[in-house]
Amino acid sequence: VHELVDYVKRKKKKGIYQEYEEIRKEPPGGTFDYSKKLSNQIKNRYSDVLCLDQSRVRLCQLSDDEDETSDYINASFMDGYKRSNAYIATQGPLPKTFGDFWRMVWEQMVLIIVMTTRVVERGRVKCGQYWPLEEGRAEQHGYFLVRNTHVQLFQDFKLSHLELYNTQSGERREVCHYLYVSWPDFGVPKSASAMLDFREHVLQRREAAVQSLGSTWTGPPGGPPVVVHCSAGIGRTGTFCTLDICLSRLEDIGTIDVRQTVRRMRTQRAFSIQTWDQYYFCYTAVIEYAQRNGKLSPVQWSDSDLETDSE
Ligand code: PTR
Ligand code: PTR
Repeated sequence: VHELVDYVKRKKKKGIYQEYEEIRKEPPGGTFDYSKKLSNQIKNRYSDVLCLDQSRVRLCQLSDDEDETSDYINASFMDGYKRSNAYIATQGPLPKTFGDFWRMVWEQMVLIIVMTTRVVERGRVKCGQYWPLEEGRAEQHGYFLVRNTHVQLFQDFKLSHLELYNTQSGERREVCHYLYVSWPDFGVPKSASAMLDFREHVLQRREAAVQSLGSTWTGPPGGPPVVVHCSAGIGRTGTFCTLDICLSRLEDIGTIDVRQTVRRMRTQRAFSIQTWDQYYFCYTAVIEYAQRNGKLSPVQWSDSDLETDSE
């Protein structure tokens, strides 16, 4: 971590921004054919945020009369730290994809959903209301009946316990829905503290969920993927996952590599991390985390460390 602080101080904000610019200029390493198919275009929230064919999540075919494009959803598998498919990064569901979204959650055995946007921000719809907000309410989405059984309020997030009922098979499952409300509409949080607390909460919940699965889970160790989404599923989603990966690595072997983490992530979910402040935030949040955990003494930042446009 000390090396990381030296690195950030030496490069200054401007150098880190340039590092991000270089990553951003690299062309995506794959095709977007499925996202571009005519019948799938309406399933993309943003026409410029598509998902790579190689890592896309395929919905299982439900019946013979569905055509070959019906397995499409704008969602990508992403690896975590030493875990393949630790996350599914996806866009904020659209009303016409609510059913597909819940189908994906069911098929991939997802137990935790992390939402890092609000439904409406600055008067613009960022994500559809795809889950019942109030306790006791139930809604039907596609083949699924989704019931909100209990809501817990925290300062920076809201945790809804949802019950998912598969009307085709008659099975039920519990899913935790985390709504993080403190991410500013534009830019990044000043302090990472609330985000770090949030991540901690999600981690603990994931461990408990994996334990509860026991031998019914036959996939990779670490359990089913966590669904992470914002509006487009690249900016805040990429930032949250990058931070999670970097901190897991820091805890394990004591080092971090933001640059490689983001480059690798972009091979699975193109355009992950949308702005340079989100990229810079990953660095400062790791430093804040190390300070918090006593792995690092408080860092003094001089004005020149934080300048962006001086030589
Ligand atoms: N890329 C946008 C533009 O070209 O105007 C800027 C932008 C970025 C707008 C993110 C909205 C954004 O949304 P969110 O608050 O969901 O990250
Ligand atoms: N075309 C949109 C824009 O640039 O405004 C795409 C977009 C929207 C990209 C939101 C990123 C966005 O942010 P996030 O991934 O954090 O929701």
